[in-house]
This record gives sequence, structure tokens and C-alpha cells, in this order.
Amino acid sequence: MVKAVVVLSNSVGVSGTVNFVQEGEGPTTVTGTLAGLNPGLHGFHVHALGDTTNGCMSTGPHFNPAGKEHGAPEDANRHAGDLGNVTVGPDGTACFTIVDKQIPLTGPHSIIGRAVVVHADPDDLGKGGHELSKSTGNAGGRVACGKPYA
Ligand SMILES: [Cu+2]
Ligand SMILES: [Zn+2]
Repeated sequence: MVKAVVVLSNSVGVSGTVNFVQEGEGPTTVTGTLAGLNPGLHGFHVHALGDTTNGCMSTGPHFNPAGKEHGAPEDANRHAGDLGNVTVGPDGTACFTIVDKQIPLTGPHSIIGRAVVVHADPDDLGKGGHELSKSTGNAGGRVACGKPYA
């Protein structure tokens, strides 16, 4: 069993912790808690680079080793990093579990050392018809991020 943890932070009061667990070659289970967000849906992705020297902006685009378009987690045509949305309640917190097969913790496509990013707006899952839908889901600003450590 391989585990990783991410502590999310930013300068405007958003915080959170996300844990990743993978058993063998099986799917990865992601469990997280977030606080300090606006209620509603927020895009939630693995981005390509574990570089936060310029805050969340330096984490690059969505992790996309297969060269696909942005999509929903259940789509065949999606970035590996496309984990959809997390739902934030009226108190500004979220508690969620995601099980996904495209975010391994070992091997050439491991997400260890990349970045987890929470966005200001909902991810349209590639279906919003916006010019950014097929690249970012038009999910708006990057409000918190962190780097998964094994
Ligand atoms: Cu993102
Ligand atoms: Zn994407």
C-alpha cells in the first residue's frame, strides 16, 4: 500500500488536507477536507508540476500524460488529473472521497511530486461550450494548492 498526503494552503484563508492511498495496481482513493471556500462546486485537479514558487500559478496545466482533452472523471477522453468538482457546504467546508484509476502513486505516471489544485469556480467537465472548457473546464482562479508527498 502506498500513501501520500497534501496540505493545501494559500494566502486568503483557504486550507485543507488531502490523503491518497493506493493498494497495488488498484485505483487510488482520495479523501479530503477543505475549509474557507465559497459554498458550491469547485474544480479539483492534479496539475503537472509540483512547483509553487509563484504560488498555484506555477503548477502548470492539468496533469495529462496521455495528451487528451479536458473532461469529466468518468470520461474516456480526459486528463489524468481531471478529478471533477468538490462540493463545499454553506459553512465553507468540504469533506469528500474520490476513487480514481488515473492517478497512481507509483510508476511513470505517478502524481507524487506534482500538485493538487482547488479552483474558485465549478469545473464544467469539458461541456460548457467556453473556449477554456476543453483545456481547464473554465474553473477560474486557483484558490489553493499543494504538493503530494509520499
Ligand atoms: Cu486545475
Ligand atoms: Zn483537465
